[in-house]
Order: sequence, then structure tokens, then C-alpha cells
Amino acid sequence: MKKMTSMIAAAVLTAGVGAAEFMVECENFPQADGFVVEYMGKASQGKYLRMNKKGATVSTRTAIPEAGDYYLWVRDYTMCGNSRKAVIYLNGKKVGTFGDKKTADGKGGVWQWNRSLLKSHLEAGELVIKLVSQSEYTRFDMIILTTDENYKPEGSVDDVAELELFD
Ligand SMILES: [Ca+2]
Repeated sequence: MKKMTSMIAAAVLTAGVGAAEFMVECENFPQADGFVVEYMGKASQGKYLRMNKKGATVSTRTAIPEAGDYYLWVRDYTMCGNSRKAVIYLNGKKVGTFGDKKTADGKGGVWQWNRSLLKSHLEAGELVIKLVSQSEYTRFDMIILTTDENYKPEGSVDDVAELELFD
């Protein structure tokens, strides 16, 4: 069995019959140039990862105990603009771009959950999660991977918009 190279919080919960769910706190990604951990009471565990420059890249490794088709949820901070974003890759494959987007009431400065459009088939075993910042001031709090298509993280709104995908 491969030794995990970073100590990230990966909890396996049961979200429904046959469903698997993983949570990763973004502040637990390894330290890397262009990223800083900051503190905010409204963030999960009180901490989040802030990206400080365009193109900054960081990866972490975790283990998937069971194969399945997973949806990726990201808790990110929106300023209601269109500039603070980052791309997430799972095992080298682009899953989506997350970050700033318009809010229902037009007010920024809030944490939001956003989900990938497509599910990713992941085999049991090592999973590499990579973030590539597209700008300064992108903030990610937490990532959830779930096989439950109907799952919504606590605190998400019903009209969560799904974000653009890259091929
Ligand atoms: Ca967090």
C-alpha cells in the first residue's frame, strides 16, 4: 500500500446507499510558492487556501478506497466578479474552473459551493488533486468528492450554478 505523501483530511462518509464521499480541506495542501493559508471564521476549520499569483500550481495526494463516478464540489469565495479563479485537475484531467461568479443577490464576499458539470471516473487507489491558479486572490476552502449525483453540501443553495468546463 502506498504511503500517503501528505496529511490531508480525507474522511469517508456514507451519503446514501452505495455512495462514497471525500472531503479535503484546501489549507492542507502542501505549502507551495504562490499559495498561503489564511484564517476566517466562516471557512471550514477556520482556514482556507489563498492563491497569490497566476499560474501557481500545487498538488496533493490522497487515496480513493472505492472506484466510482465522482462529482467534485468546491467551496470557494466569490467577490461577484469574473477574475478570481483556479482550475482543478483529478489525476491530470481538468475537471473545471472554480472561483468568482455572480451571486443571486449580486453581492460578493461570500463562500459558495460549486459543482463540476461532469462526473469523473476514479479507480480505487491514489488520487492526485492539482490546483492551478488563474489569478491572484482566488480562495478555496474545501473540496468534496461524491458519487451521489443528488448530494448537496450543507449550506449550498438550491440554484447552485455549475461552472464552465475545459476539455
Ligand atoms: Ca478550510
